Amino acid sequence: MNLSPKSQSYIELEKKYGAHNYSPLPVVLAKGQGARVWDVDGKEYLDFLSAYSAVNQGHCHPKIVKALMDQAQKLALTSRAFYNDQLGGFEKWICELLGFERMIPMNSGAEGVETALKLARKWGYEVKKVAKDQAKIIVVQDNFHGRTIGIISASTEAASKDNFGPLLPGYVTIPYNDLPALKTALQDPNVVAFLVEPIQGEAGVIVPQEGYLKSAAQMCREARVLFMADEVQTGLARTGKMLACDHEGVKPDVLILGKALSGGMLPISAVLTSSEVMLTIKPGEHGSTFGGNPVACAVARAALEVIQEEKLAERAEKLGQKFRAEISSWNHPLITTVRGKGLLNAIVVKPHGKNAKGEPRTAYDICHDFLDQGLLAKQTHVHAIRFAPPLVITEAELDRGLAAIKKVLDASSK
Ligand code: IF1
Repeated sequence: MNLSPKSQSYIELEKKYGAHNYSPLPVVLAKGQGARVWDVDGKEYLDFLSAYSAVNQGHCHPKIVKALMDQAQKLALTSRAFYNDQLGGFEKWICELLGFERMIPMNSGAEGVETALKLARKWGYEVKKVAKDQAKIIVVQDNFHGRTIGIISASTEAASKDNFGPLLPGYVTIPYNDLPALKTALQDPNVVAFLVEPIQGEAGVIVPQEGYLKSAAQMCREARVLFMADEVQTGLARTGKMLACDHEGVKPDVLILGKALSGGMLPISAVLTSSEVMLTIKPGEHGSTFGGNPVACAVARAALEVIQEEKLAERAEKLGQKFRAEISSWNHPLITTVRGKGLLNAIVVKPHGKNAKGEPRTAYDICHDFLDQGLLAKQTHVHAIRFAPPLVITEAELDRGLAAIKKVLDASSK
């Protein structure tokens, strides 16, 4: 794909003045609406990434934009040193919506996870009575929960943690989707929580065996260990239910939400749990300047209402079935696997042919080719491509996306 001088100039700026912590696909976006985005030259694309499932409600959803604008003109930030007229009502509303006693508002997903980790430890010492500084949290291989030091200490990915040490102790790592390993790990009386993604996102959209979450939650309950679901990516209708845990009728002890909680408008995250857990944190022991600000509360409420009003969970379920069925029906020689739930899906592609550098072509090269076809998608690891369009995508748009995927794969297998 030939880059326009305009696109090139924006990319050069980031190259020259930015950190080099990403290697984005060469497209510079300037506008978005629903499932579509436009680059600085006006070329249109279907967004099959949705900012890693933050934009479930579609780009610039009018209702969410309005909530943002209305509240921003009234009052944006008070800090938590004072009350504001938005937070309490939002807390009540989201707790009733999702069936929890209490919520604590934060900003990024990583802050939500950090908050959950802190809650688990606090609960462990003060309620479960674990000896000082002995608390352990079980995590799984290939997890992704964010970028803070506390969280990367639980990571098993070298790129996330190497040369960022010293890392934090207090984690026990077991394989994902492995109940016997969980059972063994739960025997340690110092374990206070099990932190898990109901479907592993960054690991490549790994769906555990049916019943895994239910059994895991049950085993945690028996061991008096908190079952903590990181639904930052899987939550809020993405997988075809409001929460991915709903597929198995599981209610986590601690639920972490982020991303689509704002429909992509702002960084907004939240942790929901019981009074027993939440109230272990006392005034002055945790917080955030921006968490629970009036704009965030208004935006999050609108974002959740859109999910309900537009029945986005049902849409995700229906369109997801269609998406996987269609791709499977191709029996494509380059695709080894199609997997996912709702509209969180991935394909695994075989290495094939040679790219411009003379190396075997992989998922990255395919995503690059998608650009020419007006499709945005991103590889995860070397061989998987994640497809997660906004849940408001129309069937016609989904069909266009599928056609683009097929066209690129067909050309690649020639
Ligand atoms: C990046 C990945 C996805 C998450 C889960 C917490 C967080 C994330 C399950 C932290 C964030 C993001 C981070 C973003 C890219 C993206 C990502 F590829 F890196 F792994 F989605 F798969 N829990 N995931 O997936 O939320 O603090 O970012 O708001 O570039 O690091 P955050």
